[in-house]
Amino acid sequence: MNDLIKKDMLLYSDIIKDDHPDLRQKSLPANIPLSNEEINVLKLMNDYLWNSYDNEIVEKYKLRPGVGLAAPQIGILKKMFCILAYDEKGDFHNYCIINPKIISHSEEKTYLETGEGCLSVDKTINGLVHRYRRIKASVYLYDFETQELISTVLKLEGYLAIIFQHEYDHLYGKLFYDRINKENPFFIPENSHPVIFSPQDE
Ligand code: UDB
Ligand code: ZN
Repeated sequence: MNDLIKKDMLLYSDIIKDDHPDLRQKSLPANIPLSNEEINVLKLMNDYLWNSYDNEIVEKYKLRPGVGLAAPQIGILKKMFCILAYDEKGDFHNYCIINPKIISHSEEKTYLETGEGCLSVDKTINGLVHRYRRIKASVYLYDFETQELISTVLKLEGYLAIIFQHEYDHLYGKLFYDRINKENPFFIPENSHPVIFSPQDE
C-alpha cells in the first residue's frame, strides 16, 4: 500500500494537505473482508483520533486533535474513515466506516455556526457549509474489539451527520470549502438550521 503501514502511530505530518492531488481523487472500495493492510490503516486512523483526546500525547507529538479522519488524508485512496466525537447531546460516538453509501437524506439542512475546518487545510476559511440534517447510509462497520465487520444502515443527524458528510466528501475528492457559497459565504438557506450544542454539565 505504502510506507504508512510500517508505522505504529500517525503524526499530524502524515496528514496530506489540500495542495496534494490525492485529496482530489475518488477513492476505491475497500476489500470485503478487509485485508490486513486495510485493518492496519483503520487502526492508525482511529488511534490518531483517540490520541487527540489525550493532552499529554497531543503535546508530546504536536498532534492537531480531530473528530474524523479519512484514508485519502493519509494518501490511501480507499473508502474508509473513522469518526470519534461527542454529539450535541454529549453522547460519545466512535465509528470505523468502510464503503459507505448515502441512501437517503432529509431536505432540511444543518451547519456549524463556526464553519468547518479540516485536518488537511492549514488556513482558516470563513463561510458556512450546509449539509443534510439527517442521513441514512449503508456501511460496513469494523469493530477492533471483536474484529468483526458488520454490514448495517447508519442513521445519523445533526453534528454526527455533518462529520459523516465531511469525511464522505473526502472519498470523492471534495473539500469543505468547495461547498461554501462564493457570492455570500454566510448565506443561510431557509431550510438550514445550526447545530446547537447543549451545555456540558460537570
Ligand atoms: C476536525 N475539529 O477534526 F463543533 F467539540 C476539526 C478540525 C479540523 C478543526 C481539527 C472539529 O471540528 N472539532 C470540534 C468541532 C466542534 C465541537 C468540538 C470539536 N475535522 C476533521 C477532518 O478534517 N476530517 O477530515 C473537521 C470537521 C469539520 C466538520 C466535520 C469535521
Ligand atoms: Zn477533512
